[in-house]
Order: sequence, then structure tokens, then C-alpha cells
Amino acid sequence: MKHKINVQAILGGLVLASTLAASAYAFQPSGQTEGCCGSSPSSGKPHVAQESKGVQKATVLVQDGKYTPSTIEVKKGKPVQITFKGGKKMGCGATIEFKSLKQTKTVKEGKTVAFSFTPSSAGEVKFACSMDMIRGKVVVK
Ligand SMILES: [Cu+2]
Repeated sequence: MKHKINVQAILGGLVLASTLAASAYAFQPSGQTEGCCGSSPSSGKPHVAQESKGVQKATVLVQDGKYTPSTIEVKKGKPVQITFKGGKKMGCGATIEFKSLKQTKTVKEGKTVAFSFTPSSAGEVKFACSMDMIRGKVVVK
């Protein structure tokens, strides 16, 4: 309790844990509905943004040093709004950077921050913590 917490070690552990979770997930039979949660950085089903009043919206929970869902699917040519909700144990994930959009925002626990953009072409819009350790992406179809 007295000693300082080694943040770097915790983060490393989380990255490792999510990698293990990702491989565990890959062994599960597909076709099961996982919902919007439980996806990992490089695997898992993408969460399809829901359109409301012409805006494609999705909410990403920042918790336990990861983004859930980490993959969001949108359609090109329509406004996108990704809301990040601050949860517990966010670590450096609290600062979210959309490099290609030149947008960086920090979310506090219990609060939200939103990123808005309109993708003009298909591809991937990546986001990550400012150290590029915790990652996610918006897949534009
Ligand atoms: Cu980081």
C-alpha cells in the first residue's frame, strides 16, 4: 500500500492480458452475438454505428486500459460521432488521439468526450492513447 504503483508494468500487463483475451476470443465459435462489448484491439466483431438524425453514432467505453468496442464500423459520406465514456482504471487511455483528424481529447471518469468527423472515403480512421499503446479504429465502408 505504501509503495508507488508501477504504472508502466500495469499497462504492460493489460496489453498482455488483452492480447491473451484476443487469442482466447479467436478460438470461440463465430456466429455468437457478442453485443457491442468484448471486442479486442485486433479481433472481435466490429460494432456498427447506429444512425440517428443523419449522424452515425457509437459510444466507446474507456476502462481497464482499453477501448470497448475497439472497432466501429461506419459508412462513408455521412457524419460520424464517436463518444468516449470515462470508466475506471483508464490509465493513459483517458487521452484519446485521432491522429489523422488532428484531434486529441481527454476524458474524465464518469464524463464523456466526443469526436466528430465525416469520412469521405472508405478506409480506417485509427485512434489510440497518446503513446499509441491502446488502440482502436473506425472502419469506413
Ligand atoms: Cu498510452
